[in-house]
Parts: sequence; structure tokens; C-alpha cells
Amino acid sequence: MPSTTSHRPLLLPLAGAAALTLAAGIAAPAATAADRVRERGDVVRYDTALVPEDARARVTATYDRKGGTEVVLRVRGLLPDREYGAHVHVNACGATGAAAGPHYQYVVDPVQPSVDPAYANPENEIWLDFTTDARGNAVARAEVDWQFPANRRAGSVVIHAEHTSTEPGMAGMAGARVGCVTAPF
Ligand SMILES: [Cu+2]
Repeated sequence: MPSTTSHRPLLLPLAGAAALTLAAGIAAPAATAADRVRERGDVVRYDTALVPEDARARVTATYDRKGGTEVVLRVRGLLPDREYGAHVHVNACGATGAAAGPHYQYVVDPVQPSVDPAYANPENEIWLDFTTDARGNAVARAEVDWQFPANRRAGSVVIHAEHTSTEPGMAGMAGARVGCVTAPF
């Protein structure tokens, strides 16, 4: 099933009324202070038991003046009272969970796949684990003290079957990729 998320305009409030549309294949512009990126849409489903048909997600990234990034993930319509893992991944969502590529790392681990907690940690990656409420909804928020370089953006938020491990040798692992939301970071 193709991604049903749409690329919405990226608004640059400090650059006057300029609005840049992110088109496929065109690199995103450098984030500058107080930029904000929003994406809302259906979740691409890889596990239809863990991600019901009408699941929805919204991703907001805010780039602050101090060089930090805050990402908020809001999900609706997942299974109730359940733990999921979630991270920002390198590529946009695709037909399979693997298409999103590895976790986005600010400092890239020379050893891939990266399971070294020195690299696979929530300061160097963006982790958005959540536990749904009785209605299957949740909000996750992550803050890091860096921003995506203009020539190396991230592409998606992948939802996983389990919360994320921090154990050496398993760091960053969170079970199967069950869903994905493309986001124009
Ligand atoms: Cu992940």
C-alpha cells in the first residue's frame, strides 16, 4: 500500500512569507531558527494486527534558535494500553518496513547495524516510544540538542512492536517495524 501522507508546505516564519514545498527528490532546505515541520496522515501498515486500519499519526518537528530539535509524535487508533517503540529513521516509508533504513543518527556509528549504546541512544537518535491509552491514542515527545544537516535529513518515523532496548548489543532495537509515517524533516 502506498504512503497516503502528503508533503505539506514547510513554513519559514522568520523568512517572511516564504513557503517552500518539499518535492520528491529535492533536498530539504537547511533548518533555520524556529522552523517547524508538520506532517499528518495515515500510518503505513506493515503489521495489520498491531496497527489497525484507521490508525493515524501526526509528526511535528520544531527547530529552535539554540540549535536543538523537538519532535512530537501523536498517534490515534492503535491498540489500547499497549507499548510501542518509535524512532526517526533515515528514509521515507516504503512498501516494506526495511525501506525506511536505519535510525537517523547525528553521529553515525561506523559499525552498522548500530547496536552500540555509545551511538544508539536517545541523545544521538530520536526515540519516540509511547504507551497507548485505553482508546489507542498516545503522544510522545523527544528533544535533542542538534538539527539535521541540510545535506542529510531524516525521512520518517517508524513504529515498532516493543519499547526500545538500551542494552549493549541490543541498543536501539525495538522489535518488528509495524508501521511508518513519512515526515519531511
Ligand atoms: Cu526504529
